[in-house]
Amino acid sequence: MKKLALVIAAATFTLAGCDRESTGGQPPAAANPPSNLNYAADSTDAGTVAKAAQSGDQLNAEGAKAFLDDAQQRLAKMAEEASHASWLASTYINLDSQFVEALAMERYTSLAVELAQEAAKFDSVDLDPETRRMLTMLKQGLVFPAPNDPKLTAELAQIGSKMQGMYGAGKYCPDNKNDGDQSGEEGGKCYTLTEMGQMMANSRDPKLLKDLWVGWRKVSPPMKPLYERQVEIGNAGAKELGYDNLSVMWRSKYDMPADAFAADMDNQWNKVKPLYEALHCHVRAKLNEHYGDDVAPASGKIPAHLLGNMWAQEWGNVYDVVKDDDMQAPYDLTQLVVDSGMSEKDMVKVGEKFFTSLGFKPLPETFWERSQFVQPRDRDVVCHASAWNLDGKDDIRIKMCINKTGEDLITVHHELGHNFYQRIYNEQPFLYKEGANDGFHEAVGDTIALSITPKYLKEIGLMDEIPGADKDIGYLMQQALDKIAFLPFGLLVDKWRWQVFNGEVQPGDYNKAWWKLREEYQGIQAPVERSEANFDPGAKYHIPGNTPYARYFLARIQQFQFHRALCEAAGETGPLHRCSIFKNKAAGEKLRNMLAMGASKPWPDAMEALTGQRELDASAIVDYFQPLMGYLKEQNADRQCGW
Ligand code: X8Z
Ligand code: ZN
Repeated sequence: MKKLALVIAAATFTLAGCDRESTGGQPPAAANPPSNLNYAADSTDAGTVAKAAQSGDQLNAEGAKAFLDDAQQRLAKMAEEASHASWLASTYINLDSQFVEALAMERYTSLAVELAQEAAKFDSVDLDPETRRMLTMLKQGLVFPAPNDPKLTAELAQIGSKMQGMYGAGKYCPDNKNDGDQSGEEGGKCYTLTEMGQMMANSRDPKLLKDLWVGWRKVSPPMKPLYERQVEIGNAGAKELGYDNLSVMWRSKYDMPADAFAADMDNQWNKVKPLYEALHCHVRAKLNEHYGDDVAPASGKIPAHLLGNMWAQEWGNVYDVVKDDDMQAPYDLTQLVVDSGMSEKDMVKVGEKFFTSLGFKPLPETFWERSQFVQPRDRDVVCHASAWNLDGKDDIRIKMCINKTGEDLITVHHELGHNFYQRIYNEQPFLYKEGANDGFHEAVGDTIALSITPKYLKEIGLMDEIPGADKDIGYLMQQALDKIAFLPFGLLVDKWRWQVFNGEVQPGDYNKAWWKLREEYQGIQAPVERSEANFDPGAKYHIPGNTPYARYFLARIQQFQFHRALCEAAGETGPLHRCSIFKNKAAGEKLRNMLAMGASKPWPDAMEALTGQRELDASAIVDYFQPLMGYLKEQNADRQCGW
């Protein structure tokens, strides 16, 4: 029989970013690392570990089932513990909370890696498909595995917590002379990322925008050595689990071979690229009209600080610059939110009401008691929005720093989508308490938000009149600036990470490779020269937070498929962009049935249950924006597009 000490291995689960569960492959709210000596030496757990090893030694179907039962129980218990530590570290950033989180994640990851390695012993055993699926999921659950070395496991855990804390506590203090000094001790004002995000959204002063753009990116150079080391350890961990590297491991979670997944992403991108190119061309021309040649040239790549968002990932905030004089948006969602006088919590109530109108159970009282809706004034927190399930049952929460804007009202729906998904599959076994794939998880709330149409806003009393069809192009433009503009960014973040993980890009070229992708796919460029002294990927939450990003690209495609199917179920026959499924019980039932499957079946089964299709299909997003495409073609007729 195997000695306990030899079984100890380490894994780093990434801070699962936005959908944090005390379940399945991603530890609950938390993120990282692996097992440690303490855990190995812990006498209470030692007995359980020994038991698992025994059941693992019965290499037959019965042994596999017993092993899985035991493994899921132990993971659930430790995941709950890690979730609480992680919640604390994200809502109260300091040395102590990071210490506790790292320790909890170390223990959790260690257990998960150990179990993954045990699971691999059943690789050549003849098993029923259900048992095989669970074992595979157990092996693939890790986002950042560590190799079988307690020291490395602990190091990985500490790196994860530290980077997350650096990002969360990051500020830009314009008056400080030392780059990276965030203390504000020289008496100057320091800006949080939330504040800077608001300024990037609203200011049209190119000098200020450039300053903020450069200023925020001072947060990330100190992360670079940590990131490098994290990749090194994670790759070693992936190898021990039988993958060539982390890139292969990350791409292996989609019920198809890793390379087929990457090819499908490219394939989908090629289908939506004409839409992006047309939008880029029009937006560039409008920015040029507004700012002039010196700031916003009429040809080539668009300077990244002018698009209303810190990362130029969604451009809806520059609608005012992009619209034609005669093109009124049917409404300004931020204005509607402000005029209604609603509080941040009221915004969440609006979101909840949509879900309950579809037949979902109301959120539990504890959600309202334990969530973080607004940025605390007295301490650093990770403001990046996320949705949590801490106990795998009903302890669901969101963590946001809500601003009273249309953008955040949409994000509230996004987060609630995670929570309602988590709650509806909470009867599934531990390993199936996940989305059908991670794109599904990201798509649920967005799908609901596609139903925030003028008709719906009138119904809930936020708008008086439903605007006529002549306003549709304005509405579609607003939507495209967020949905279409995002696509290449959604694709490239993990293209960068895959290259870093597989060694194609070495640390000496991290930033160069990042900008190569940003330029090629998005057609944007840095407003000031960049070098390897910068680490611009680190200034985007999901890099230090270790949250995979391909999921958001998938979700952009999927949410339009879901929306189309739900509108059909609701009997809506008009154009997709005018359809709202609010209060429609037939659509709600269809959605709930699919969500309740969790990850119990390969994702094409879940997709089929809702849409009748077994594949990703970009035709839904193309159809949705078809009227806008006609408009853009006309507008761009005499322009030289491309970059
Ligand atoms: O991270 C998120 C959510 C939480 S899962 C707020 N999103 C991506 C981002 O902000 O970069 C949603 C859209 C893309
Ligand atoms: Zn999300």
